[in-house]
Amino acid sequence: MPDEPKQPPVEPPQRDREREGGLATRERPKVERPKRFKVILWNDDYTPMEFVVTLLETLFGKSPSEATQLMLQIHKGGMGIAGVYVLEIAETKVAAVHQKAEERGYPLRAGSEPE
Ligand code: TYC
Repeated sequence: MPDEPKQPPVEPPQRDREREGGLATRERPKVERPKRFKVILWNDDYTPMEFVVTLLETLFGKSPSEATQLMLQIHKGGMGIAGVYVLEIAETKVAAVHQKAEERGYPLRAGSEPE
């Protein structure tokens, strides 16, 4: 076969990164981590320990022993963090604590604050 004339190698077209801008061209796209909120439970003298333990298990996903330890920590220390969530979930948890406590006539209070 006769030698073909040497062609320069075919390169893919270069992208003009300076001018492209837009979303997909950043080296490290900024991904915002949503702000998180602690859900705090407050101690009181009337809410039964067993009720708080059950709430910590059912609403906050604690194991029986985690829930018992945390309840005792709140009982002794005055307050404690039941969980950390994005704002909407934290507010829903607080409302659920108040609703369940009010159903039973207990004065248990919860609140949320930025982490
Ligand atoms: N102090 C309560 C009692 O002695 C128990 C309790 C614990 C209440 C934690 C609220 O967030 C609380 N029955």
